[in-house]
Amino acid sequence: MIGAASRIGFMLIATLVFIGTGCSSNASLKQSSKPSSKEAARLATLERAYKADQALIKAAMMALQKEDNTTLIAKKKAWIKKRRQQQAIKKKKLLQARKYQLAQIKKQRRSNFSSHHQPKTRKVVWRTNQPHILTGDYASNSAAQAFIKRMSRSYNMDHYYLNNIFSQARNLKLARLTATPKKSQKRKTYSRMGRWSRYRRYFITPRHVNGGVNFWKRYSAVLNKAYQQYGVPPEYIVGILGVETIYGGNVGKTRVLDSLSTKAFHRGRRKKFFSNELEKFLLMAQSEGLNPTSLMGSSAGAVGLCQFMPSNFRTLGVDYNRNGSCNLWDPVDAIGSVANYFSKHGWRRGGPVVVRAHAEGSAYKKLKSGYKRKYSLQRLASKGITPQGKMDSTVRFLRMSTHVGDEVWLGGHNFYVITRYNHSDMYALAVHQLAQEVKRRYQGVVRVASR
Ligand SMILES: [Ca+2]
Repeated sequence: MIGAASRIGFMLIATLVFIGTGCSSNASLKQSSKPSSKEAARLATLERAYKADQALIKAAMMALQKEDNTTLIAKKKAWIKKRRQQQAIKKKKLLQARKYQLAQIKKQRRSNFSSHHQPKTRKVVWRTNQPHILTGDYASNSAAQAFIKRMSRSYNMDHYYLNNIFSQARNLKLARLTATPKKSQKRKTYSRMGRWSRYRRYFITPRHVNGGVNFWKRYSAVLNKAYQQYGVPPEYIVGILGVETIYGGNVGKTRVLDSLSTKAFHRGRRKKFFSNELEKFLLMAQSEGLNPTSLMGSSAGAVGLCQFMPSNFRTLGVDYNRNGSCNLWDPVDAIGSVANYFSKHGWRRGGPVVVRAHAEGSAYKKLKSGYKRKYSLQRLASKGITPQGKMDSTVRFLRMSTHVGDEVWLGGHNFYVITRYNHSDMYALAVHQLAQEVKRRYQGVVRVASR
């Protein structure tokens, strides 16, 4: 996928820092997962009662220190003891209520998937009768002015309307400069040893696996239809959506208009690339009836459950529920689009993806690892490598570093196709392993249900 480099950067570095610290939930998710007002009121009452007790005990302890009368000291000590016992009961109730509330939030998150992220499709008239000049962060930015002029000429878009949209666009570089600086965190440095173990840990989690099983159950008919049509098994579509956005639970926290404008209108290595993405983004919003000022995505401008760059949307997006609009925030359209993406990149129906290999001796250690290079099985056999399963005759040799030594894997043609989504061996192997884990669990659930 185009734009993968920036995403790989995010995967390799940012995930280690951010996802691990639990930033993957987003604001709208939290909003929709609020417990009911009755529960919240009960929790607040318990908290108040507990704190009031704490204050009373503290005051009594202070008074006790000043007391000389031994009878009164004994009485006060007894009172404090009793109060502490009562407080312990209150604390237990409070902890139970908090636990219950947390469980409710988690339950709601699991059942919500992406419905709350899905932007409304509506007919937006891309025209305004009011003359509008360009104001805001890009008021005097010549690149922004030239871009608006070009869009207006090439696609007959209303100049005033575009001025209005880009007056609302924020320059994220400027926002970062004016923001209150965060406490500097010492960045951890990691050795290459165990790189794959660390990467894997972020994507093969109970949340990814359980979410995948639930997603599969809910969209099994659509996933089967995509399998029939494009030949891509359900587990790999689920694997991609899980690794990319946890099935819509984390579609990005940045407004796409802001991220793409910032990268397109300022000097930078990939200015031209992002200017093209911004163009495709506006065309997508216009053709699909989406409001460009409200769509959220990744900091690189990737959109929807499948995190397509806007240029990929134009060529590979599919309106899979046939409602007249390809909306990548809609799980059904996202499923069709991922299957189409794989199919257009040459996915072979029924072909093997990747298998573990047995390694003997040390001759194989001199071979170059990675999806870029192909080896014949014969050549690998001469270096002591034997696949532990069905494989293509030419393969990608993968040496993945874990905490307890290297794992050797052999990737087939379909493994290479997964790397077209994101140019990374670790990414593709994580998709494969999540896919297999979800499949194993899903089939178990289906077996039990059919008994
Ligand atoms: Ca649709």
